[in-house]
Amino acid sequence: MGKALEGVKILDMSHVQAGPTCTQILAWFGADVIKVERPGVGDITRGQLQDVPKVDSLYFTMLNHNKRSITLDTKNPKGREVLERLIKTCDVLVENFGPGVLDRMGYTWERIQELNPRMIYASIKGFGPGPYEDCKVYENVAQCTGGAASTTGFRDGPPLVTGAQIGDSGTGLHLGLGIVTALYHRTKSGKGQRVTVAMQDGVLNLARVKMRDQQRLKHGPLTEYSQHGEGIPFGEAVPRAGNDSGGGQPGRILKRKGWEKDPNAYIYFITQAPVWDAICDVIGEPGWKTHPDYAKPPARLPRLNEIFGRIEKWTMTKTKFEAMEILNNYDIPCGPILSMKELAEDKSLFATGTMVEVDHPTRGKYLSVGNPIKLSDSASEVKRSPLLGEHTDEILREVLGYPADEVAAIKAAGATTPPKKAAAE
Ligand code: CAO
Repeated sequence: MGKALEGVKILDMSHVQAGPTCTQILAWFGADVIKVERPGVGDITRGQLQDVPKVDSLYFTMLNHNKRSITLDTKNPKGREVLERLIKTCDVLVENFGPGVLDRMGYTWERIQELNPRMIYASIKGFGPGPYEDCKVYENVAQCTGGAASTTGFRDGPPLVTGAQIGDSGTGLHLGLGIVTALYHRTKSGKGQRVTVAMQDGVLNLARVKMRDQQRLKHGPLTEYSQHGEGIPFGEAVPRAGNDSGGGQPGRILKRKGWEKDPNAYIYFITQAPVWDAICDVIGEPGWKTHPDYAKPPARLPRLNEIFGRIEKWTMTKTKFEAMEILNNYDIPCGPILSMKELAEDKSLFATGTMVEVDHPTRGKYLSVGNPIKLSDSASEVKRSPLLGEHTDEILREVLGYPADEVAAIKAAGATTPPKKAAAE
């Protein structure tokens, strides 16, 4: 089986998480991702949160599978020559430097187009054009400025960030879609184009239903929010809704058997209207099927706390598997809270390649999350991340076609090694 993006060359100047997430997915689909790293240092995540001393961190290894690494000092004249040859050779340049970094290096969009009119130049920044465009941004800043934090958490508590990396990885996924769209467009136009995604925009896109609710507020209370049933008036902005469902079918996280000791003994339970009768039977309230206070969804909305309280009395008597088995028999939508430990041990996730075990020369075996996107006719194997500069020679020779004497000259000029410190320092 071939790979969907075979033949596509990506000049990967990305770092940390947002850009690497994007290029990793492209690499899994077969693109040749050439990661340009600063000599001696590399992507800063190589050394961040290291669990094993002097070994590339899991942060780096889990975000940079299937890539090749070349070290290149892009501020060294010979290094710039090599970078320009890479720009001429590759199809896509991906970067998520701070605002203006690539321009300061001398590679504006205009210059890149001069060097390679077919180049797709893809960038992630914290904000789009506007008052904050020059700001550096990390994950939680994006979650806060993109509307996610103000709508996450409980009404009477502070805004919360989520553990899912919607600012970094979410934006990386948006960028990946932009890149393949631009590649498709290029097959017709023959030209490259700029692809930009701001992290604020990516988070806001993922928080779309909350912008829906913001507009609904003008026409009355948000009746599916618990707050409505509790008689608490709404303010001007969408409030935090705890674990209320964001859709039209009310849902909650409820305790299950063992909750007193296990922090994850909870289950998400959705009172989907079509299975309401089954829910009433399962929890032992058959009278609710016809009672005017409970039979129809609008009558239930002001009583959600009472209803979920009753359902919880039932879920608290069941383990995760018991509850799942009983509820699924009736097509009642529900999902246990799964811990990272449970997911790391879930054989079915390994069977589909969503979880994988990878071998690394200095780290040994480690677990990683594989490609969550499955294509029926494009293989997607997960290969270990590269060591810093592991493929420098190979890329200079095989990708860029430099003969041995020129490779030696590039190295002698210090283009692939850290700059020598001034003697006075
Ligand atoms: N050779 C020589 N210099 C190099 C180099 C190389 N191969 N690669 C990078 N550099 C230099 C750049 O030229 C730049 O130097 P100058 O500031 O002197 O121009 C510097 O390294 C990188 O700057 P930076 O602003 O990108 O890095 P930072 O650590 O200060 O900031 C971050 C990090 C993430 C806040 C910033 O890159 C950013 O805001 N990126 C956009 C938003 C984003 O992606 N955030 C998500 C981060 S988590 O995924």
